[in-house]
Amino acid sequence: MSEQGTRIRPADHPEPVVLYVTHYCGYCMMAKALLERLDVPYRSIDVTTDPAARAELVERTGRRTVPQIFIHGRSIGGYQELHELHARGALAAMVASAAS
Ligand SMILES: N[C@@H](CCC(=O)N[C@@H](CS)C(=O)NCC(=O)O)C(=O)O
Repeated sequence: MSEQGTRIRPADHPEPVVLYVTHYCGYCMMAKALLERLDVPYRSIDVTTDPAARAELVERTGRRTVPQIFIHGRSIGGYQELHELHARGALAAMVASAAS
């Protein structure tokens, strides 16, 4: 049995990018806007009312903020990290690569 919990399964979704978000989160909106601008398919999962999922996210990522963003199931951080990947030209290749 996994010790990592059962709620956070970003690799189970068909979209290359999965974001865990909450209501009224400006960084979440910016992350979604960037992905939409780049035509990157994503799944947004709202954990506002799911404290167990939020706790699991903290455990998995070591971060307490939202959004928490995964590319092909791998944690990359939040909006800032997403933007940095894009700014240095690495995001498109990561999104295009098959899940590993
Ligand atoms: N550097 C982070 C900042 C994210 C951030 O500050 N998010 C706010 C919500 S917009 C947050 O999670 N605050 C703490 C909380 O809601 O518990 C990023 O780029 O994603």
